[in-house]
Amino acid sequence: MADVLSIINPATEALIQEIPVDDRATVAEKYARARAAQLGWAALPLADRIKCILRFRELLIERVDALAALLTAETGKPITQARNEILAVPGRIDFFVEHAAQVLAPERVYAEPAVALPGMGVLEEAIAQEPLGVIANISAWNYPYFVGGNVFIPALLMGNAVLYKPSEFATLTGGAIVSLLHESGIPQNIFIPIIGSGLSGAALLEQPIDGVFFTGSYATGQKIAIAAAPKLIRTQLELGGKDPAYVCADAKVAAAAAGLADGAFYNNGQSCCAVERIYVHIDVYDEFLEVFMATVKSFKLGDPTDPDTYLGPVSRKPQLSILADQVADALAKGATLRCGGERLNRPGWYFTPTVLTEVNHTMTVMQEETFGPVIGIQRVASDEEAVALMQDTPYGLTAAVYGTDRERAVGILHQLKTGSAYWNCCDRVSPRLPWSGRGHSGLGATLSLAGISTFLQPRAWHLRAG
Ligand code: TXE
Repeated sequence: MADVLSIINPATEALIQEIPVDDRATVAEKYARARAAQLGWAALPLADRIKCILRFRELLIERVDALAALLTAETGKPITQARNEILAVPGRIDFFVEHAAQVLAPERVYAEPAVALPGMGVLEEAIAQEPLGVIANISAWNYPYFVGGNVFIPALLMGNAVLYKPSEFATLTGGAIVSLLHESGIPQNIFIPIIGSGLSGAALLEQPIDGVFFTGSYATGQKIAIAAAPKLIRTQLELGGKDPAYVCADAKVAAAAAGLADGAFYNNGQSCCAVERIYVHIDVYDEFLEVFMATVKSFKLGDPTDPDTYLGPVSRKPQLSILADQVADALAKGATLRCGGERLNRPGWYFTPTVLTEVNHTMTVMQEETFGPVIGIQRVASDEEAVALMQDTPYGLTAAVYGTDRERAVGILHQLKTGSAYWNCCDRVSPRLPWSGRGHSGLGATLSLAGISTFLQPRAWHLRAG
C-alpha cells in the first residue's frame, strides 16, 4: 500500500484528509510523461500558452472563496490574508503575460555587410531563446500561490513542462492549483503534481530534470543544491532570512512602528521577508515602542476563518518549540518580555504574539530565523551601531530603513548585502522587481524580466547563406 500524507488543520488539529504520496516509481513515470510532452508544448504559439494562463487568472478570481477556505483550512492562514494572496496573483500574471513575447523573442545581432568568403553568402548571427525543458518546482506552504506562481507561471509560458511538488503542508492547495491549470487548458502531462514530503522531493531530484526551482529553508536548500550539482542544471533557491529593520532618529515614528508591526506579524511572521529583528535609535525608542505595542495588541488572534482575524495558528507544529526555545533563550540572557511568549491554552498551534526588548546578538531570536509571531527590538545609539548589527547575519534577503532623509537611508542600505532594500516600507514584493537573496537567502531571482528569462536558455545561431 502506498504511504499516505495526513493533512491536519492547524487551527483545530483535526485530520482533514489522507492522501497517497508519490514514490520513486510514480515520480519516474510522471517524469517520463512530462519529458515526452514538453517539446510539443514548447512548439505551440506563445499566444496559446498565454490563453491558458489568462483562463487560470479568471478562475482564480471566480473561485477565490473556495480556494481561500481551503488554504486557510490546511495552513491556518487567516482567511482575509488567504484571499489577499490569491487576489494578488492576477497582477503577477499580467506582468508575466505582458513581457513574455519580449523575453522570448529571437534577436538578429549581426549581419555581415558584404560577402567575406568567396563563393558563399553573407553571415548572420542570431540568438534564439529555448525553454530549459522539464523543470522541478519544489514549493513552500507559507504562500503557495505566490511562491509557486512565481515559478510555474513563467516556466509554463516559456514552454517548459513542470513537475510541481507542493509543500506537504499545502498539498490540498497544490491540488487545487493543478486542477485549475488543467481546467484552463494546460495539458495534464505538462503540469504534473508530485505529492509528498521531502522523500518525494528527493525522488524528483533523482530524475534527469533540466532545472530545479526551490522555495524553503536554507538547510533543505543546501541539500537541493548538492543533489542538483552533478547534473549541472539551473538551480534556483529562494530561502529564508533574518531580515532587519532600522528606525533612524529622524523617522516618522508612529508610521514606522505600525508598518513594522505589520511586517513582523503578517501571516503570523511566516513570510520569507518578514521583519525578524528591529533596531531603534535611542532618541525615538520610547515613542516607537508605545505605538508598536499598541499595534500588536490591536491584532486579533484566533479562528482563522473569521475575516477579522489577523493572527491564526502557526502552520507547522514543530515551529512551536522553535518559538518557545527562542523566547526562553532570550529571557535566560536578560531580555524583557513585553507581551506573549506562550501557546494559547486551546486546541490548535497558536502562539501568542511576542515582543521582546533588551535583546542582543547573543540571543537566538536575533540570530536564527524565527518564522513565527516573535520579534526582538533592540535600542541603538547610532547609525553605525545599527549597520554593524544589521550586517551580523549569514542571510541577505531584505533590509529596511525608516527615516525622512533618503540619502542617509540609501547610504545605510548600500552597506548591507541583501537582494531587496526598503526605504520607509518593508515585507513588500513587486512583480516588476527581482526577488533574490544574498548569502544563505538563496541563489538566482524570480519575478521581473530576470524571473522570466531564467526559464530559458539562449542558443547561438551562426548562419551563412550557401
Ligand atoms: O521547509 P523545507 P519546511 C523555513 C522556515 C520554516 C522552515 C521549515 O524557517 O520554519 O523552513 O519549513 C521539500 N529534497 N522556510 O519544512 O524543509 C519539502 O517537501 C527535495 C522558509 O516547509 O525547506 C517542501 O516542499 N525536496 C521559506 C520544500 O522542500 C525536499 C518557506 C520546503 O521544505 C527535501 C518555507 C529534499 N531532501 C520554509 N526535503 C521561505 N523562503 O519563505 C524537503 N523538501
